[in-house]
Formats: sequence, C-alpha cells, structure tokens
Amino acid sequence: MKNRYTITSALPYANGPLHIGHIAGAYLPADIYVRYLRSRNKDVLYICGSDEHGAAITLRAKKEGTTPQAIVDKYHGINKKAFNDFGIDFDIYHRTSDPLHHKTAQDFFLKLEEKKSFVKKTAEQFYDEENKQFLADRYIQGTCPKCAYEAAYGDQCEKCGSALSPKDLINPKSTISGNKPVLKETSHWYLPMQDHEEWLREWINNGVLDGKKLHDPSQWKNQVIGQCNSWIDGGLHERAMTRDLNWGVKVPLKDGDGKVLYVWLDAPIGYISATKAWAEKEGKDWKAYWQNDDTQLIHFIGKDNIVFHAIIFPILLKQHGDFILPENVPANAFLNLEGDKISTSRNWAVWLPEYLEEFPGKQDELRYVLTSLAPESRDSEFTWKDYQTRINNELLSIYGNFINRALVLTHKYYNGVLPECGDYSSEDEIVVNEMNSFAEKVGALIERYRFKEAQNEMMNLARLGNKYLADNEPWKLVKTDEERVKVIMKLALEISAKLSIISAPFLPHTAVELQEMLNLKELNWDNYSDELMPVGHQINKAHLLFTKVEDELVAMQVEKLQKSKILKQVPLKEKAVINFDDFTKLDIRIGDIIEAKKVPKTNKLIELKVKVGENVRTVVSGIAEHYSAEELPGKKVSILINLEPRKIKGILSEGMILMAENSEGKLAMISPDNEAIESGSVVR
Ligand code: B3M
Ligand code: ZN
Repeated sequence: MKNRYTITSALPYANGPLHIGHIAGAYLPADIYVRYLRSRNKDVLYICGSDEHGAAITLRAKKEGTTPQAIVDKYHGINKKAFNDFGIDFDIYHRTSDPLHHKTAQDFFLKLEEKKSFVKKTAEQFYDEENKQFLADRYIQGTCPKCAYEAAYGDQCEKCGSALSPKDLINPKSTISGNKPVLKETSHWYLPMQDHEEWLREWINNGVLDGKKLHDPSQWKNQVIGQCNSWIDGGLHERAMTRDLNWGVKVPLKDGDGKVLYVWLDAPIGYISATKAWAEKEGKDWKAYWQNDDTQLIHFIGKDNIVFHAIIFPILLKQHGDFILPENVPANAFLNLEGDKISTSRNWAVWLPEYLEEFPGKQDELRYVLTSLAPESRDSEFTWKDYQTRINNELLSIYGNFINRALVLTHKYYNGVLPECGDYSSEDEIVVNEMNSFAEKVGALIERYRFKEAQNEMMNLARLGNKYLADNEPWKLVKTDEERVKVIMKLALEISAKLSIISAPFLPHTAVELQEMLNLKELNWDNYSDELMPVGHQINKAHLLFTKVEDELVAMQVEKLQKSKILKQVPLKEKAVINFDDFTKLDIRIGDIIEAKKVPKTNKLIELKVKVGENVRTVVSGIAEHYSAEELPGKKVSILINLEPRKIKGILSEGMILMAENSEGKLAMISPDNEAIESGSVVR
C-alpha cells in the first residue's frame, strides 16, 4: 500500500436527484474504501462534485423554460445535501460551473493544444435551424437502418443495439424542434485516439507505461479490462473534444467562438479542479495528489463510464505529461429495482432524498443492504423484501442482538463496570485467536474492492460473538459460576469493541453509537489488536441499535413504486393511412421457434431459428431484455418473412418477429390462440 490516495467518485449530472443505483454503483463502495484507508491513517483525499455541463442540461432548461445555471444550482444543492445526510464523506463536493474549474479545464486544454494533441477538422454535422443549434448525437432521432425501429438515436439504436452515426438514420429528426435537421459544416478539435492504441493496450493489460510498471492489472476487474480491450479492438477513432454549445467551458482559442469543451473532456478535469479548491481551503499542495508517483489515483464509477475513465481520461493525462495515471478503476455494474431497470424517466427508482426523509436515522440499514447486494461484477437487484430480510435476519438478529446481550448483561451483573476476573479458558483462547484474525481478513478484502465479501466477513465477527454467548449461556451460569461469567463477559465486550472498529467503514453511524455505548474514544484499524476493554472499564447506557422492518412497510413501499411509475407513453400518434395493396405486400406467417441463443457482446439481441412451414429461418431479434434464450424454443410467433434480409452483428437476419409493446415498454409475442394454426399459416 502507498501512503497517499486520491479517490474520486463519478461526478453526477446536476439535472436530477440521486437514487440507490447511483449510491450502490460509484459512491458507497468508494466511501467504504476511503473510511477504511483513513482508519489506517493513510493520507486520503476523497473528491466529488456536480457535473454541470453537457447537452442534456441545456435541453432540460429549454424544456422547463429556465436556464442551465438554474437547473444545476437546484440539483447541485439537492445532491450535495443528500450525499452529506447519507454519510458519503467527501473532502469536497465541488462543481464544474465554478470559475476555478473553467480556468483549470481551459489551461489543461491549452497545454494539450500546445502539445499538438488534437487534430482540427471541419465536418458536416446536423443543425437545428429553428433553435440555431448543432445537434449532439442523442438529440437526433430517426429510423434505424438495421431494424427499422423508428426512435433510434444518432449514436445507437436502443432496440437492436446497433452502434450508429447520425447520418445512418433514415428520416432524422431533431428531438428539440421535431424538424428535419440540415447538415452544416463546423470545425472541432479531435483527439486522434487511434494514435494511442499501442501504449494503451500495454498499460491496461500489463500495467506498464514506457517500460515502467505502474499498477497490477490482476487487481482490476475483468469486466473493466474486457470492456477496454473490446473498445480498442473495435478500432479507436478520432473523437471530437469540442462541441457547438454555449453552455460549458469555452474553448480558449481565438477560433473557438461558440464552442465549448466536450463534457467528457471537462468533467474528469473536474476532479483536478475540485482538488485545487480543497487545497486552497486547507492550505495544501494539490499537486501532491495528482502529480506525484507516491499517490494512488482510484476512480469509482458505474460500468457506463469505464471508457471515459480507463481510456479517454488516461490519454488526456498522459498527453498533458504532468499527471499520474489511475491505479485502478473498480467500476460496478448496474442495480435493478423490483424486477425492472431503474429509470428516472419512468420514475422507477428509490430516490435518496425520499429515503432519508421517510427513514430518518436508517442510513446504515440502507448502506448494509446495498453493500450486501452490490453489483460488483454483474447487474444485481434491490427489492424491499430483501431490505427487510437483510435488516431483520442479519443486522438486527446477529449484530444488534449480540451487542445488546453483551452490554445489558454487563450492566445487569456489574453495573456496567468490568470486574477483576480470571484467565481465558482453552476454549476461550480459540475464540480469541479467531477474533484477532478479522482486521486482517476484512482489510484484505476491502483493499481488493470486494466490499460485499468484506462486509460479510465483518458480520462473521458478530456471528462469532453471538455464538460465544449462546454456547456459554452466562445468563444460566451466573447462578452457579460467577467467576466464569466475568471472563465470558470480558471476552464478549472485547469482541464488541473490535466489531466497532471493523464495522465502521460499512456502518459508520452504528460504529459511533457502539463506541459511545462502550465508552471508547475514536478508535482506528490499528487499535484492533490492543486490549480495548480492560478490567475496571465503565461502559455507558445501552440502547437497541436496529429496529425490525415490518411487512406493512415493505407492502407500502412496493405499492408506492407501482403507483408513482410514469407509464411510458405509447406513441398514440397513428401512422399515415395506407391502402389495402400496401398491406398485402406484407407476408406475415406463423412460425415455431426451434432454437435461440444470445448474440455475444450484446445486451439486447437473440439469434433465433424459426421454422416456417418446411424451412427454417435465422432471425436476430432485440428481445433479450424480455426473454431468456432458454424459454424461447417451442413458442409460436408471428413473423414478417418478406422483409429484406440484413446483417445484424454479422448475422444475416431473414425476417422480423412481430412484438406487442405496452406502455411500460414490456414486449410480448403475437401467437395464435388455437393449436390448429400450424407453422407456415398465413396471417391476413
Ligand atoms: N456525469 C456521467 C454520469 O453521471 C458523468 C460522470 C462524470 S465523472 C467525471 O454517469
Ligand atoms: Zn435497430
């Protein structure tokens, strides 16, 4: 381990409140890690703040008839308060609309420009004439050329997963005005990422840069290295690092009028400007945290930000020349909620401000549950039933129950003062040895970003304490062997004190409460092996640490979710009238799915073999988020068989399965309701 750490969590866009998916992804893991390092007396700087630029914020402002500054002012305050109230312990929560950030980002850009890091190019881009605004990829929608989905975006078709560029779209429309955009020439500064392929591969896969070993890739998550390699294998291209927008960090060049830095160039530099702001306030040297090889830089993010933190930002840092590169980028996957993806647009989320309001003083309960089901290597799921089960069956009945018995019995038998007592028995010594092993075990797991396992290992110390009391039953023994009970209670309190140390990164509020009840001063990790509860130590009054979660609460929360879900508006706008001849051109049949397998490296695609009459067709369908490949063979479907075949992810797709989509975006097949309708039957 080094002695200085710069830890960052992704800067959340200041255009909406935080939800539990954000917390489980990039913030709670980082907070556990930071609290642990601080407990090890390391010099740790924990940086975050609001990401306040980007086209999405300008669009929201336009939609709400307000200004981008008003939008970011609102949500910067809401998010900063929510993080603080929840106990995510940043050293600074800064913001990218701050002038210090603008200056920092502009100086960074100028240094890169000075080093000829960019290629200036003029190219045609879609322009919305009504709003006099060039359109970022996400603000152009049209028909997907691959699957005919009508709401594909300029960068990707959400239905078939194809990566697109705006000019691929059929009948493109501006999402701002709804008008057809025109193509207009504009110039930007492009980062020729392809020039960096060789050193990037070496650095990501071997941790080596310019012949020097910088980090150990075996400590990186497989999915992070995997995503980087597939991005590089897909071919690195020039990427525009400026945009035609007026909200953002202005390009500090004479020919940069009307242009700002691309949000993914400016936002990561926000970590650096936040460090400068903190250093100014604290009288520290910011460069020690960004320009010193003795510092470990670690970015905590969600998996959708991997490329920006493990490829693009490292290129920028290396090009600049004065900065260290990240030691690790431990990205988490996504958290789902009650069987569906968390969706801000459909209000399908547990919002952090709402949770804090409805569950005052229950931060640690949510921390515990989110860590116990964290999406550390794959997407995972939060349900209110899990919330109840984890709290009642683990926190309350193991951790809380053990502490309560240890303290209550010490008050009951000794008025809270540990009496003189004999030595530990040989059985006690076994428990003592196991007790002494936990700081090392839990610490090692935290240092490898395995927080779920680390938390469970912490709970094993509480299980050890619970079992020790249950095996020795001091409440019975006190009638016959008082001396023995004094020894038992001394060891039980020692376990309690050590539990307060190793639970602090996970349950910081509980650890403080427990140390107050034990009458212990601020403890840290390195005090673990001390004798914490000596003879004569006076403990304070005890109270219950956790309360039971009732069934009614679970039912109420699930009902609230269902009621508040914004139903996805089914496109009520009917299509233009067609004549019967148009309809007869469609050749729709009934088919039997005989085989199904997921298309590798895609989230949405399944390759189907469909028997229609005597022949079998291959069809690629974007239904993987609605059906598993295993459940598909044997299903009867309606299939359009005379759609022009086209290649999707290299597979020739000969037709299209007809699906019904409801207001929530759920898909279902169209199957005949009579067994007599066999494969090959015509739909008319
Ligand atoms: N705001 C994207 C996101 O919230 C972006 C993160 C920036 S970290 C420098 O997912
Ligand atoms: Zn498509």
